[in-house]
Amino acid sequence: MSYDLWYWPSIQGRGEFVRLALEAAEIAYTDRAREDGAEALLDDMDARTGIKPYAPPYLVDGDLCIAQTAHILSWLGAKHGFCGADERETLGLIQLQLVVTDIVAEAHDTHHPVATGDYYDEQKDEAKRAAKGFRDERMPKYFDHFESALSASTGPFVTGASWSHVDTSLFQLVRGLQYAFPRRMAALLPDYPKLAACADAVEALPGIRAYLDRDRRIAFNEDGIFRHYPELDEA
Ligand SMILES: N[C@@H](CCC(=O)N[C@@H](CS)C(=O)NCC(=O)O)C(=O)O
Repeated sequence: MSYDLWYWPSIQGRGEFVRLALEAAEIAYTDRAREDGAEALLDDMDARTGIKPYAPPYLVDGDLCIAQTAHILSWLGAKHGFCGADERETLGLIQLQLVVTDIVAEAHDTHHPVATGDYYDEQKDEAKRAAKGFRDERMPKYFDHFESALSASTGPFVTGASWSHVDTSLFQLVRGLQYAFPRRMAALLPDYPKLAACADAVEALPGIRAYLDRDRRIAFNEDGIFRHYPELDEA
């Protein structure tokens, strides 16, 4: 059995959240647009019928096609056993995954606060204002929330010793924000030791280690969600 993952081939983007869960669980998949190109992705989306993906990432399993990052992750987690041990944990993890969705959208909006379809250069002043609010108010508020969830567990993961789809997403969130806002993260992350430890523990998982060592991860860049613009970063 092998899944097809469809996502833009040149950025980590939201596809990376799905990739990381697949890699951590050592599940076989084909990264279709990285093999066949962005045109193939557009053609595939076009050719789908019924309830189609609105946007990538989406995952194909035979005649099932699942879109929306948090939805894909909770579906994969339920199928492969990284979604918590009981209903309470499963629901709590989906809830947290949706909080990750929210902060990822806000991280994107720091460089595109006015119009997603316009260039960053056309909204630099607004981006400075948006990034300040994100750095000063939103990052600590979200981090408090994740630290509190991690503090209710024996660690290093949200549900204890077993990782879930939320932990791989927290890893990506922390590393993405470290790339985009290195000064702010250097000042802030020491106040969140459980979040930092969770990210490190995900990085040490054998599947993730192998993924990073094989150098298959696309580097963060200024076309993705987490972009480093020095003028948007302050401690
Ligand atoms: N809520 C969706 C958002 C998907 C999304 O915005 N995908 C981006 C790339 S990261 C895209 O290609 N968007 C095209 C568009 O919105 O028109 C998710 O979490 O998967």
